[in-house]
Amino acid sequence: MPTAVAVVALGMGLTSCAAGPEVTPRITPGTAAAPREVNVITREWTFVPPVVDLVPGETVVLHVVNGGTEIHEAVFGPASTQQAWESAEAAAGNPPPGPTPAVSVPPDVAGLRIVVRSGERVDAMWTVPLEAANSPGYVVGCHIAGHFDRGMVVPVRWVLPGFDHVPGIESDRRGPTR
Ligand SMILES: [Cu+2]
Repeated sequence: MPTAVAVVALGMGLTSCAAGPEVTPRITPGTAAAPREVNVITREWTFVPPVVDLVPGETVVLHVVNGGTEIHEAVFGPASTQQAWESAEAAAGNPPPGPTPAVSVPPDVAGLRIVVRSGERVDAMWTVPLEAANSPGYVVGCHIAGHFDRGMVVPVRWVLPGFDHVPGIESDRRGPTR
């Protein structure tokens, strides 16, 4: 299966070079048996890609790579989740990040948080909550003290199977309000 995926991706790359403007390939939603790979790179002070495509209910394997020199995190969740981590980490100053007693939030707003040190890659299998597409302010953010304000937040774009994306439901990248 990984071999087949690599071959398809190469074919698309060649086609897009010949045809001009690059078109985002359609997403085949991941399943528990065949999770879709999603790469997220953190660095100072943003994420790559600038928009993260996800299908509600799909299972993905996230590869979060820290290409920067600072420690970073990728928090997937709606505004309530982003706000919870922003408050918790700001209140703790700049502690050694991680799910420690010093930095925790209630489970119902915890979302998905992946902390990565400089040069590290952390992989995580995750089933995207079905209700996520209806949760206001759903973004990927970093709340290591001060990082969100420096721009470390990107929107999630909700994709339905068979569509490139659904216009009008790209999440709001403004994130939490203070
Ligand atoms: Cu960061």
